[in-house]
Amino acid sequence: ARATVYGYPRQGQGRELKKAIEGYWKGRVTAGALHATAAELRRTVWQQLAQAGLHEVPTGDFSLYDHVLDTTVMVGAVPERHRAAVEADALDGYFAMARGTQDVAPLEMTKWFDTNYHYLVPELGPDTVFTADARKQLAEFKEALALGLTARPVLVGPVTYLLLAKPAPGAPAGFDPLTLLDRLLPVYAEVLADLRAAGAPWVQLDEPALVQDRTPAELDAARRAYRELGGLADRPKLLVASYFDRLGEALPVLAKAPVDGLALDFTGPAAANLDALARVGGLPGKRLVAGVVDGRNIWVNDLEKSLATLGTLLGLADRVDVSASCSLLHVPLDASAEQDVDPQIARWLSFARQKTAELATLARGLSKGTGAIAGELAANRAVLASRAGSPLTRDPAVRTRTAAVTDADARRALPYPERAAAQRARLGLPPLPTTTIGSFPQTAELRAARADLRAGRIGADGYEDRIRAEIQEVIALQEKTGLDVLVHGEPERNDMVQYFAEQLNGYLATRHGWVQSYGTRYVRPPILAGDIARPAPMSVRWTTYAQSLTAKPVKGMLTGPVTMLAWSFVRDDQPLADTARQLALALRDEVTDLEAAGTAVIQVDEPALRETLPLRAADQGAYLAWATEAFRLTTSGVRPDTQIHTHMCYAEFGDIVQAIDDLDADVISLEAARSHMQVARELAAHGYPREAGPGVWDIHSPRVPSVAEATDLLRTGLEALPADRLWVNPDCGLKTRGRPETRASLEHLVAAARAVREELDGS
Ligand code: THG
Ligand code: ZN
Repeated sequence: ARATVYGYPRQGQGRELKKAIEGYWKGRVTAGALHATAAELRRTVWQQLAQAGLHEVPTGDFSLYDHVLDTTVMVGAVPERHRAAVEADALDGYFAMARGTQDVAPLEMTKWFDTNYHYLVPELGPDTVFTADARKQLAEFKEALALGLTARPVLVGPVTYLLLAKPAPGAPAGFDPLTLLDRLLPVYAEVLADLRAAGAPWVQLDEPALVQDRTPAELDAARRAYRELGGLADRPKLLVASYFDRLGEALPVLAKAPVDGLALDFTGPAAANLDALARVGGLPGKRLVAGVVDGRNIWVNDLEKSLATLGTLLGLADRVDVSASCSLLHVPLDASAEQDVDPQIARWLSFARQKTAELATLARGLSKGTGAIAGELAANRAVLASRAGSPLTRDPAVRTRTAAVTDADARRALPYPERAAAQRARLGLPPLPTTTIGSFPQTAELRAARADLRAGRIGADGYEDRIRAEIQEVIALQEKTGLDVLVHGEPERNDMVQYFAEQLNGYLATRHGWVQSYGTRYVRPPILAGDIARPAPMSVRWTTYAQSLTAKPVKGMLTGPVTMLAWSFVRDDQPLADTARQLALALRDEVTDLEAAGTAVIQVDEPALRETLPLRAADQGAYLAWATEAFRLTTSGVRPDTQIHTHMCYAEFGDIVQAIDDLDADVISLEAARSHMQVARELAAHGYPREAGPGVWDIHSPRVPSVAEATDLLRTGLEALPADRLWVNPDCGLKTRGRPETRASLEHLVAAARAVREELDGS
């Protein structure tokens, strides 16, 4: 048996890739220097993987922005509006597709399945002409080959690529990108032939979309795709990979396809692949790559349990290799860099580098017998036992409180119409009230202040002064711009999850645990290690300070329990629902404290509610039940005239409108600008009864929206929602934006709201 991985973190231990790319955007790094940094990072990863004992390294998983965008380039599906930029300069055109320019909108960005990674959505139409461009894949494969390594190019598979795409602007209504399969397959055939010619013995085609519920037509497309690719004369061996869940009805399709191997996930709900594989009679004559080490979590693997799974699998395929359940892109690089973590807990952690070692150990155990890894197994057993028995993970007071929660705790005292009247009386807002989502630009000065605090160059008082000065500026800017509901701007927060995690018991923060979220943006997911409790208020003093500066209402800003869970590494020793309820109770106390301090509007963000939705419909109802309950538990302790807001972004919400309704928030702001208010129509179609602010400014792009653009979007919004229930706001928080564009965009947004209010008055 051999060990391999499907992909690896791209950024480097010091986030060198981020620095090089952002430097290039600012004109401080040349294209040559950027490519050199990228090549050096790839080389370092491959050599580390090989030294750790991996027999086959992945290539082509690396990306300067996103691997789905790389696939778009590989198949020549550059949207019409970006074609000129790509032809003028491939690299600048690539970044224009990712980020947009002042003149041209970028591709839409959305969640990569149920992870916190975001990909750029391909735009395909009946006129799309695919052409093969294997240059990136070939170059990276040859780099690895030149290092003397056995390499396996990894590609997004054709079926997943089409299933992730959306109809291009101008495509006829109801256009289904999957109808382009017959045109796409010859392009994949060409790329496969090129890789074969370059010496690739195996190529991996990733088809994670096949772990979702699929229609018979979609399954048939998969069948045809792999019959055709498998039937090619001039091709490498094909490994079709799936991850993030079980294959279900797609398993027999792929098992019978004329391909040479399957890679399957055997962790979490995907463990169902084991019985399913037996039921289809295994994979005779094929290679099975078994994902037995969780590629999305950071806990040390139970090696004996994994060996038992692998042992069962040995009888079911021609050859069994060992891997992580998915690309290691979703975990940080190296747990040994975390010098500040309690050494007891540090032993329980396994990041990409440690997982690689676990895989090598498992492969050795599988090939040579457990005797060959006796030392590793004994050490592993000791680590697992220390975690299972540790008092650090259990807080009796928290357990007593969660056990006592009743249904009534998760319900507001009055129904929405009565609350709305009370809130209207208390707040006195105009129609189409304007607000922002919460964060304002995180300036270099703020980052410097945090660094100074960490390094001891300033004390807590000095830091506090700088944060207060920033809040003053943000409040002044909003008053000057004429916004109706203000925010304090969250200057004290590095990240909306990390900030609260650092103040809650039971959470563990990392120093270097960066994980790519999109492009050059990274997060450091904190680790839910033990029971969650809030020792003291977390946000109240900033909100009350901001409120002391203005007569307008200032929103209190919190991160909701589901998002805290989704953007953290979760416990694997209790159900997610239990952890969610612990988080909800801790946040409920914060909501109560904000209200007691005089806060009339409290926003509890749940951008990740859609993201953790299980990939299979059969699992979704149970999830939505506990997730919406956790939100309501957080927000239901307030008076009727306290207005609860929530915010969601980074996903399409059409399929969870009922769950959004079940949150019973008074106001929801949603990402909508890139999709032209689609979500407003979906809410209207559902009969959504409360207030909503579909975003009119796409803040993920540096473009400043014009007044006319924002006005148009508002008018579109009004076709779906009445003026007394429509809010005006950006798509998302402004922390990634610059000061000047923020000021200009907010001015435009307020001007648009005023213009539309006048139209309403006049009509
Ligand atoms: N926090 C967390 N996860 C997220 C988001 C978040 N996932 C979805 C979405 N928001 C992703 N968006 C961003 C936006 C900005 C940044 C990261 C993810 C960002 N990161 C800084 C960077 O890479 O330079 C680092 C921030 C820090 O210092 O911690 O700006 O908001 N958890
Ligand atoms: Zn957002």
